Amino acid sequence: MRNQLQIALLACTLVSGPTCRAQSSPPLDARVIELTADKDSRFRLGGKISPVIEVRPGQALILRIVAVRAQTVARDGSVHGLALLDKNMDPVPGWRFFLHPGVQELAVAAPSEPGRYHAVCTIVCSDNHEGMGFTLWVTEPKESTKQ
Ligand SMILES: [Cu+2]
Repeated sequence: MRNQLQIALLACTLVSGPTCRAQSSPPLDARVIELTADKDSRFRLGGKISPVIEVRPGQALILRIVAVRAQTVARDGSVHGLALLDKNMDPVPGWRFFLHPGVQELAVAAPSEPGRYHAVCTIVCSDNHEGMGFTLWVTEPKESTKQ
């Protein structure tokens, strides 16, 4: 039992590394995106509602999401959900989550195919649920506008 625990801790250190530590030290190669899944059934990024988030194809991302209960809570206790849909409205593999109250960090990879993807809430969290989402804009570096 103790050995298993040690192995688990070791694996955690070796494989996931920084994600096992404090939230302030994510993997160096992953981009942290801080979102709120808010009580008014909106995703926010830095206060911006329904943000457009530009990422690179296949980029490693950590979605650090603070979820706040809206009106309705699902049976499993989740207050919002998150699924990423491609242009055909088909779900992107690996992008389906249930969000519980508080902070959660979701490690995902951006889709490899450039384009606009729509992230939607998958829990009917309130009457405003339908409008809850954000856009993930996958671009090659040359496409992006320089600021
Ligand atoms: Cu929601």
